[in-house]
Amino acid sequence: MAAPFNTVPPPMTNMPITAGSQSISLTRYLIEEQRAGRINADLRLLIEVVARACKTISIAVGKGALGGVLGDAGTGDEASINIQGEAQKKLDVLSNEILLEANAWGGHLAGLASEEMDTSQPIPDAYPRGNYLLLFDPLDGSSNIDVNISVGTIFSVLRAPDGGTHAQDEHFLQPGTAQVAAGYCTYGPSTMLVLTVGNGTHAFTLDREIGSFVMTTRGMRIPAETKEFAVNMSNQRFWEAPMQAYVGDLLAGSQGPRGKDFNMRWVASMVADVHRILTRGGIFSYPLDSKCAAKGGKLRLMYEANPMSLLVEQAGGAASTGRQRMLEVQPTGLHQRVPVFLGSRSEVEAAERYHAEHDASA
Ligand code: P6P
Repeated sequence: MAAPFNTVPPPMTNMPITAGSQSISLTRYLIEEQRAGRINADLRLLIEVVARACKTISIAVGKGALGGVLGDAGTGDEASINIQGEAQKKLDVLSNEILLEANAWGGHLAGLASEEMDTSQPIPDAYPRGNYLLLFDPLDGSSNIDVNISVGTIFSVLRAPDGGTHAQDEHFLQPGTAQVAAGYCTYGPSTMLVLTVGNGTHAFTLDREIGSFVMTTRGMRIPAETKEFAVNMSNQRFWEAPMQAYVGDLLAGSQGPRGKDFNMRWVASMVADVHRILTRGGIFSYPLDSKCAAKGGKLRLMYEANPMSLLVEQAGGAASTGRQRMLEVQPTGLHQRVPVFLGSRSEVEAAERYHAEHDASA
């Protein structure tokens, strides 16, 4: 007979919750957070709706070539190019539509913004509005989808300023510290939702037999130290001097100033790389390089760097532009790009030191 609610001790942090112990569904977790006063009913509904949309995306992604949704969007030789200047994949467009439709009618949002849409979208007049703003990258890493490598959905939640319900682009331009929730869903060997509402970072695995996300790690913790870095080394010759020096010392290993050997991983799917770092530590970086410097960087602040940075900080890690705490960057544009360093706190601080020493001597 299942033990009643109040006799099940809360699992220790970073304690994988194995099958067999009393499972905690995403719904139960959110109800407990609402009961504790950390979220309200509208935010609980928002997260449930996003999670449900991610289940739908997971099914579409999982069909692969059998679903007729691989390859580029657009017709004939007319590629579909988004505001980022990137060719859209069919699944980019489909995932975006799934998230828009799922969030239109619930009455919890004042507006939405997406990597795939030039400007923010208001909630249709036919539906009630709420006070939250949802930003998302509907399918991050989608260039990997055609080669069957993990991709994911990233989302960030803000409050509409002064409780407004008619959001404009400028209402979204809040620093990452203003996020009330953030998360991603990774479509890999298993489909996992990783979420924070400001009370730790927790992982939920999709149990396809019951169709629910079930908590599998309460309180993910990133080790402060690491021997693993994630960067696209093919850009090395384009990096700024402090990044060249920092990575050069990583590569020098135990014979160099760092005194230890490092390993490298680069999936080229931010969700997959960040999930590995949340799970076992490491540092992820997409620094400025001379190719992307004019745009401010490669990765987008509002719906990639900020949500990932909140998740990482909530797991004891650090997140920076190399020169500033990521969550304190004051946005100036919906699709603003930034250099990104995030992961094991000591390693992010080391990378920041290389930049500070370079800038001080320049
Ligand atoms: P590169 C995917 O397109 C993405 O936005 C991130 O998910 C990923 O970390 C990065 O770009 C990969 O960039 O230049 O290595 O292809």
